Formats: sequence, structure tokens, C-alpha cells
Amino acid sequence: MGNVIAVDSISKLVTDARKEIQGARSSAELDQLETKILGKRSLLAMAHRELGELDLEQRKEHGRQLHEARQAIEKIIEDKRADVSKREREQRLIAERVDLSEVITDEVRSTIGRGKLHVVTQTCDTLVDVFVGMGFVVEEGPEAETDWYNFEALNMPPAHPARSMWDTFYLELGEPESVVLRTHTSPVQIRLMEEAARKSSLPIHAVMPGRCYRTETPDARHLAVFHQIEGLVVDEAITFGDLAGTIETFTRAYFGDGIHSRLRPSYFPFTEPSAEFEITCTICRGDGCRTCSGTGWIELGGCGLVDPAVFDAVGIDSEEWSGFAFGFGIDRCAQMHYQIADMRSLTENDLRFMRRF
Ligand code: FA5
Repeated sequence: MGNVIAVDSISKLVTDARKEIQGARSSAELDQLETKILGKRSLLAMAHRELGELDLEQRKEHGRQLHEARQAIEKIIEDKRADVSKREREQRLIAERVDLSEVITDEVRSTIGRGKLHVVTQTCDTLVDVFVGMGFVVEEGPEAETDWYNFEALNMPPAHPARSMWDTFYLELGEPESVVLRTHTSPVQIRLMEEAARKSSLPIHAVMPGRCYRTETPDARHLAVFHQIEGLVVDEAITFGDLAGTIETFTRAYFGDGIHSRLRPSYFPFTEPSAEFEITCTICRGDGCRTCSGTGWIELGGCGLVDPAVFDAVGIDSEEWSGFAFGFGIDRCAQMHYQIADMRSLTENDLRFMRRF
């Protein structure tokens, strides 16, 4: 019978294996034992290989016994592994336990880096605070928008040339309606006005911060994913003077003394008249420098009086109500406020840069 393990030794093999396996203290040790007992070079595997030397009857009987032994050992290993894993997990939980009552002294604190909010989030929070202080409420809308909200209700029917002002990411094209990643926060205006018309809950005084997307190649003043804050006021007898006054009040409150705003005629399909609003360049404080191309002014956003066509689209009577809207870049604001030369630094997650704010 060559070297084939004797039948009565098979049960001893299982007994010995059980003893060894029971003694294992870790998953790693168990893995090693599994290879030793069941692997290619194990006694069991050798015995299997030598079965061919036996006659048919013996081979059958011996083969069955070896198979049962292997199954028994596998089961012992499986049970032990469950046991060991459970123990290892308990030990890990104990090791990783955080003592929430532990007192951290200033000395210890100064040695550990503490996380903080991203500078764009900080800027957004401050902008919102300023507007809330001026009596605005804060609203939000979805980032994936239908064509209706992003374009059509904003007085841009399909094929309107002004659509090309916004390089658009399309999520779904066509039927029943295209879905886009919003190119600006202006669709939230439409949602608010529709809701107010439905619930007869005018007037509206709201700001709407959020993320926007454009298929633009990032450069020092543009990102493909950026943030805007939209403002909307719908009330009785709103004038362009109300808009200009709101923007100037905000500019002084946020940027501080010496920084002013000015409005320059512009075009947006959803406002009439429309303007771009600019603030005193925070780098040269109006003297003229490279950043502001020598003009002393930097463009922050667009604004205007709500176009009656937009009121019609959302079901608000433009004879009774009037309003203004504005929208500007939060990243652009952060760039101006902290004098960040290249806007792309905001997305590169370089800790040396992030720690400045
Ligand atoms: C708009 O997006 C209009 N929805 C603004 C508006 C709202 C007009 C309400 C009238 C009434 P515009 O495309 O110009 O307009 O963008 C406004 C501001 O968003 C820009 O001045 C800039 O500050 C910021 N912005 C625009 N594109 C980017 C970009 N790719 N990266 C960073 N900031 C951007």
C-alpha cells in the first residue's frame, strides 16, 4: 500500500488537526494551518495522490474515508474561523474606542491638525448670513434640472440663441424633455415663483445658493463645477433702484468699507432691463491692476428686473407684481475676498493652500 496513510490513522489525522486548529489564536495562524493540513503538500493530499496504488475496492473505501476526513477538518476550520474573527473584531473595537470624555489640552490640540470647512463653504455661509441679515430667506433647488426650468421658463425657448451663453452638460436628450446639470441657479427662481403662484404666497424675498455646471475649460477665473447664489424679490412696485440699493448694501456688508458696486447694461433673456454688476477690485481697491485689466472693477454677476415673460410662464400677474433677480459666483466672491490668484486652487485640495483659510 506504499506510503498511503493507513485507514486507522485517518481518524487520528482528524483528531490531531482538531487539536492544532483549536490552538490557533489568529486568522493568520489559521490560514497557515489550513495550508499545512489541507494544502497540496499535506498528508491528506499525499494520501489522495497515492490512492492510485490501491486496488479498486480499497481505493473506494480509502477514498471515501479521506473525503470524509477532509470535510470534517474543513468544518472544524470554518467554526474556528468564525470564532477567531469574532474575537478579533471585538479586540479591534476595543482598540479603536474613542474616549469622548477625554480632555484635550491646548498643548495636545496644537499638535493635531483640525479639519475645517472648505473656503467656498465658508464663503457661502457668510454670504447667506449677510442676506439673511437683510431679510432674505434661504431656498434650494435640484442640480439636475429639466430643460423647462433651466431654459424655457427663463424665456429661452428651444433654439433660442441665448442658450449658447451657457455651455451645458446634458444628462438626457430629448423626449419627453431634456435633463441638464443646471448651468446657473436661476431655475430655482422659477420653482419658487411657481410655488408662490400656486399657493398664493407672494411676496418673495429669497436667496438660493448652490452648485452649477458648465462644459468650460477651467482657467484662473472659471471652473466647470462652481457655485452661484441667486437672489429673487417679487413684490409690489419693485424698481431698478431697489435692485441697485440691495446690491450696494450687500457689497458693503460683505466686502467692507471702500468696496462699492456698479451696474453696467447687459443682456439676460429673463430680466429686462438687465445688468452686470461689478465691484471695486479688491486687489488694487479701484486704482487699476492686472487682475481687473486696469479698470478698477471686477464682474461678480448678473441681475435685472424680472421679465414679464417669466411672470407669464410661472403664472404670476405682471400687472400686479414686479421683481428683481440677481445671480453671482460664490467661488468668484471667495477669489475676490481672499485675493486668490487662480480659482483652480479651490479644487486642488492642496493642504498648504487650504490651511490659509
Ligand atoms: C448667470 O448665470 C445668470 N443666471 C445670472 C443672473 C441671475 C442674471 C439673475 C440675471 C438675473 P453668468 O453666466 O454671467 O449669469 O454668471 C454669473 C456669475 O457666475 C459670473 O459673473 C461669475 O461670477 C459666475 N460664474 C459663471 N461661470 C462661472 C464659471 N465657469 N466658474 C466660476 N464662476 C462662474
